[in-house]
Amino acid sequence: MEHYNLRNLQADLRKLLAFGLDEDSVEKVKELMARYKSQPKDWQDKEIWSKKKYTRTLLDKGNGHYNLMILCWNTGQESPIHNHPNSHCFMKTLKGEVFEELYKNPDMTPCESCCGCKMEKIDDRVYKLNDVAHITDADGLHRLGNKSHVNGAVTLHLFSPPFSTCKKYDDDTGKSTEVPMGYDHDFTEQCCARSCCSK
Ligand code: CSS
Ligand code: FE2
Repeated sequence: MEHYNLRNLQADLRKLLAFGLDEDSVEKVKELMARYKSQPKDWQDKEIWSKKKYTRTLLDKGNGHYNLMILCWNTGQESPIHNHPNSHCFMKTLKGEVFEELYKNPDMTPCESCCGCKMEKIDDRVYKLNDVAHITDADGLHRLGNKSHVNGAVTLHLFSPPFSTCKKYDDDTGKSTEVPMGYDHDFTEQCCARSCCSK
């Protein structure tokens, strides 16, 4: 039997989310992402590695209903604590393992203090190869990263609905700053008008 590959997953996500994500499709997205077992040949030509920061590579704009992307986490790289504004974040580990620190969302339970409070950590998690995770701002905020000093990590992310800015939060004060989310590469952009480039 043919292996369920990344193209199959992308096609199924397109169908499932043709009209956007609703409460019923949350579990189905998780199931599809779990069904796909990571094979480097599916995505290794899309890896981008930077010494400065984890990289973001867009694979699919999901007809405007979601963004599907690959993130490459070099050794020791991590995100700031951040939110996913009004969106669902689904993640699958394609290579290596990533850690997640989960924090209380100060925007849901505002701090009374005028000068801000340290971000309150509520959980530490580790996602190993092929694990699937899901978070919304109602669950909390998170920091993701790669603790390994030796191996890079690669993760697949689906954000629905898509967003192009998020808030990052200062660990010590909980103060947030709006930040744009750029891509290191966008595979949905055609490089020319030839049929080889059409999606
Ligand atoms: N939300 C972060 C990655 S951790 S889910 C981002 O999109 O870069
Ligand atoms: Fe995130």
